[in-house]
Amino acid sequence: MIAEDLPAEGLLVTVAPTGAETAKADCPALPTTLPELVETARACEAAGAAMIHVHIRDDDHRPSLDPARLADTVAALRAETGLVVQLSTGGSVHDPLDARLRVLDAAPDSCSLTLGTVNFGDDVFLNPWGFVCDLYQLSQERQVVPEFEVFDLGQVATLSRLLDRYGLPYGGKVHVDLVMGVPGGMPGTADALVAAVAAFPAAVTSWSATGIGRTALPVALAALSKGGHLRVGMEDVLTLARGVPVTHNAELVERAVALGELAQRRPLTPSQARTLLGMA
Ligand code: KMH
Ligand code: ZN
Repeated sequence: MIAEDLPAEGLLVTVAPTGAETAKADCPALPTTLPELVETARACEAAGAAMIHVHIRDDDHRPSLDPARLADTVAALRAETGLVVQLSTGGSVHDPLDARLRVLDAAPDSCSLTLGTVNFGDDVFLNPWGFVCDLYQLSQERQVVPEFEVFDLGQVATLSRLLDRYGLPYGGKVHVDLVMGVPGGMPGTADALVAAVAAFPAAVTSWSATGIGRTALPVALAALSKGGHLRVGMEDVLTLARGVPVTHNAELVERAVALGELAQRRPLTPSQARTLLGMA
C-alpha cells in the first residue's frame, strides 16, 4: 500500500460500538451480533470513523473471546468495510489473562493494550506488568499495532518503561488512547487530560481520548483543543444528553465529526489512519 500524506488538521475518529459492560437486555441498540456489528461498522465508516475497537459477544449476548468468533469478526469487518480493525485485549474484567493474549491469534490490524491495573467500578481490571510485557512482545512478534490504553496517570510512566525496555511497537508509531472517567481511574476532566498529555514520552506520535458517560463531551472538547483524536461509541456512552438515549453508534460518530468541524479538523480516511498508526 502506498503511504498517503497526512493532513495536519486530520482527525482520527475511532468507534467503540459494544464494549463488555452493557447488557443487551438493558440496551437493545447495542450491536452484539455479527450482522449488527457489520451494519454498525459500515454506518460509522460512512459517518467518518476510520477505526473500530471491537469487543464481541456470544449467542447469549455475553462478552466472549472465542477465537473462531474473533477470527470471523475480523474477516467480516475486513470484507465489508475499510476500517482499521482493532480487537480489544481488555475483554471483560472476568476474562483470564491467557485468553486475552490469544486475541492476537485472530490477526487484527491493531489491538488495545492497557498499561496497568485499575479499579473498574466495583471490579478490578487486571493488567500486571508481566502481562503488559508479554502482550507487548507478542504484538511485536505478530506485527499487530498496539493502541496503548491509559486509565490513570501512572500508566503513562509505565508506557515510558515499556518502550525503554522493548523498543518501539511494530510499525514504529506510538498511539495512545486516554480512557477517562472510569470510577477508579483518572477523572474525565480537561485538567486530567492536560496532565496526562504533558507526561507523554517523546516517542508518542498520536493520541486520542474518550470520556465515560457524562464526561464524554468535556473530554472530547479538551482533546480537540490539545490536538488529540477522538474515540466515541456505546462502549463508553449510552446517552447523547440527559434522557436522550443513543439509538445507533453512528450518532456518536456524527457528533464527533461535528465537533471536529468546529475545531477545523477533518476526519481521516481509513487509509490515512493506517499511515498515522504505522500500518501503511
Ligand atoms: N472492558 C474493560 C474491562 C480494552 O478494551 O482494552 C476493558 C476495556 C479495555 O474495555
Ligand atoms: Zn474496550
